Amino acid sequence: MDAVAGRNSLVEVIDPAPRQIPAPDAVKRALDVLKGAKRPLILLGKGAAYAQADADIRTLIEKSGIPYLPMSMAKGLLPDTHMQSAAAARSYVLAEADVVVLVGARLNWLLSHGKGKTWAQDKGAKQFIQIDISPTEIDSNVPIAAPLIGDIGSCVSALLAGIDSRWSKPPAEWTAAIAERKDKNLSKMAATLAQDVSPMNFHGALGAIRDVVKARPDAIVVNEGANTLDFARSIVDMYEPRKRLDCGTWGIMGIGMGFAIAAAVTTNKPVIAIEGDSAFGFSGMEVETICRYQLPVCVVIFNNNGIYKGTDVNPTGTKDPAPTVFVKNSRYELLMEAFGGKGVVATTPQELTHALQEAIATGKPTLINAVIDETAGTESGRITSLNPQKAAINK
Ligand SMILES: Cc1ncc(C[n+]2csc(CCOP(=O)(O)OP(=O)(O)O)c2C)c(N)n1
Ligand SMILES: [Mg+2]
Repeated sequence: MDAVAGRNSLVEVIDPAPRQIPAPDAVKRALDVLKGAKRPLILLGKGAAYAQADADIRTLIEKSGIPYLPMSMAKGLLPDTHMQSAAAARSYVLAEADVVVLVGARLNWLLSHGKGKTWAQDKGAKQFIQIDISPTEIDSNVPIAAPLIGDIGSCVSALLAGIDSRWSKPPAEWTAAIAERKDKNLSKMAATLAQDVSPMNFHGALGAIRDVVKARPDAIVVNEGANTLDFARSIVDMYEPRKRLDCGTWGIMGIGMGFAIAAAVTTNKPVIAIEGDSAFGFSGMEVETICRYQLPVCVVIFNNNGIYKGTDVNPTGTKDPAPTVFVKNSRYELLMEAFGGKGVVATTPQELTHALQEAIATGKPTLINAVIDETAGTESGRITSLNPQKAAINK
């Protein structure tokens, strides 16, 4: 095809993400529910990050004084160190809140479907205000007291218009109780993160990465795995919107290298891919692509000799290894060297910090084989109780 004819055949998209203005009665209903709250909570989902209404979302949180929780890809919409973040008191606020504003977040399995123990359902129902672009998301799993349908930018600015000088901030008992729990949990966590053991545990290694990200808040963090995902999500603070990419709602392993490459190509920013060793294996050969295009990607492999733990025993009694166990002490760093990138073994937090800092400074494709104690992990998601054997015993 002739290139000019080709170009001329393209449609110029005038309004790719059209505003969808919420109905005024829906805005009023949402504000009325919110005004009746004694223990309100705002929950930011990745929809809130996609909407790119960062300033309005921040203003909503700060003007209303309501504590908030970010879902994993909404981290950094406000810096994770923000005073009003309740992330370090997550289980407390989910159980105790009486009105929850969902901003581009869905009550799916990541939020225990809005019911059960997580939400202290036995203490009575909570009221939900749900902002979403899609009306079909409303009332899935639990009834929504105040649905607010529209694009997030328009919905949030409509709410903001109602949060005026007569607005009263949430009761001090609520915010003080959260602050108290946050302080306690954060100081406990600080001690755990400072652990300097070798081989490293997840906390020691993630404590090192967390400090490097703090110094380079523009870096993009990619994350997949089981323990490697669960721990990194809560330990590595994010400071800027849309800098964290992970396996998302369905927890699909294998996205990491593709995400890292795409992020590096489109932003030219340093990319830190925090990868479980199993997770990495799903698309590990992309290190060749990273080297071919000389992308500023540093892959950090949390090498715990397998999935969850490297110490599992094959339950069938044959001499085959357990299905969750990998070849011990694998030399992942050599994979990167095979294509001309830099490979490093890190057995201490200091070695990890140093290698990561150097990777970011040079922008060279790097793979750090971070050696993690194979006994340090647990079965992911704390779903052991759902195992058929355990469930049968518990009956
Ligand atoms: C495509 C796909 N296949 C399988 C799974 C099941 N799965 C969940 S986590 C995981 C790997 C966990 O091991 P690893 O990445 O080494 O994490 P860690 O050892 O840190 O727990 C697997 C295979 C999945 N989520 N997606
Ligand atoms: Mg592993």
